[in-house]
Amino acid sequence: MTPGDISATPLGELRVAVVGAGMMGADHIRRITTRTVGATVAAVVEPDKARADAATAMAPGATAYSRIEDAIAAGGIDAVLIATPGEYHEPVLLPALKAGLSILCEKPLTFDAESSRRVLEAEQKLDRPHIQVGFMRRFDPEYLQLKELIVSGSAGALLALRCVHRNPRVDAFTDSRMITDSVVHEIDVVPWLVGEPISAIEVKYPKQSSLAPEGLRDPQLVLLETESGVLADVEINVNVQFGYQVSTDAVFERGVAEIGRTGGLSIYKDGGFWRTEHQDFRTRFGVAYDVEVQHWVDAARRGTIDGPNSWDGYLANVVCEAGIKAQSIGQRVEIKTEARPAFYS
Ligand code: ISE
Repeated sequence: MTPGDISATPLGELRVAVVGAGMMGADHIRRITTRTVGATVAAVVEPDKARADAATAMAPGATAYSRIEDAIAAGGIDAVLIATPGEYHEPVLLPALKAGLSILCEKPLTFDAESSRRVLEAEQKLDRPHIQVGFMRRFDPEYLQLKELIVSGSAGALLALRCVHRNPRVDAFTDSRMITDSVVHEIDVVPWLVGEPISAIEVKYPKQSSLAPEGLRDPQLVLLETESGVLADVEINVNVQFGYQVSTDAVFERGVAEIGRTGGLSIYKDGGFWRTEHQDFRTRFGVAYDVEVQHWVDAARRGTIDGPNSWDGYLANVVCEAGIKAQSIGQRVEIKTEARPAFYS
C-alpha cells in the first residue's frame, strides 16, 4: 500500500494521521473515530507519550509515531490532520505535501507569511491544492446563513460588522498571538462574508483587564476595513472568566442580523433568568468542526479539497502581520491586495 492510494483499504476509507494530540487533536480523533463517515485514524503523531497513549486508546488500531516522517515512511496513511500549534505546522506540511497526502491543517496555516509562501511554493509543485485550512467558522450554520443574507441583498447593503471574540482565560499568550491565534478567525471570515479583501487594520486598547497575564494587553479592539469600506470591529477579550463567546452583529442599510447567541439551557427561576454559556470552542463550534472534517474527508476521497485553501491561509497571515505592525506602531496599516493565483481559484 502506498500513501495516498485509498483504493488499497478494504472499505476505501481515508486513513488519517492526526498530528498533535493536545486539546484540538484529541477532539478531532474523537470526532473521526465516532462521527465522521469514511475515515479512520490510522496514526497518531505525538512526541508526548502520555498524550499519544491517551489518543491511541481512543482510536483502536492507530499506531503512534513521534515524527511525521516515520508515519509517512511506514505507509498506510492517505491524509494528515495537523492539530499542533501554528509554529509547528511547516515541518509537517512540507513532508506531507512531498508524499502527496491530503491535508487538513488547523489555523493558522503557518506561523507567518514568509513560511506560508514556502508552503504555497511546495504545494504548487503538485497537480492541485492538497491543503484545506481549518477555518471552521465557514462551516458554522449561522455564519453560512449570514453569508446568504449578505449575498441576497434583502436587507440592503452591508455597512458594518460588530464582532465579539471572548475566551474565558489564556496562559501563555502574547499581544501578537491575540492576532495570529485568535483574531485570525475574523481575519479569515470577514472577507469571506463580505466578499472582498481586507484593505486596512488598526488596533486600539480599551481600559485593560487586571485579570490578563503579565505583559498581555487585553482586551484589544481590532478594526478591519474591507475594500469598499465595510468596517468590522472585533473585541478580542481573552480573560473574561465566565465562558467562551463568539458573536457577530451585521448592520445593513435596512436591517440588523445577529449570530452567535448560542448558549445552552435557559432557566427562568426565582424571579430571574439564567442561561449557561459555552466554555470553549470545542462546543461552540462543535457542529462546524463536524461539518468541516466531513467535507474534508469526502473531498479527499474524491481527490480534492472542499474549504478554505492555503492561499486563504496565506492571505490571513499577511493581514495578521499588518495587525502586529498596527499593534506596535499604534496606527492604521494598509494592506495591498494580491491576486489569487489560478492554481487556487
Ligand atoms: C484558539 O486557538 C482558537 O482557535 C479559538 O477558536 C479562539 O477562540 C482562541 O482564541 C484561540 O486561542
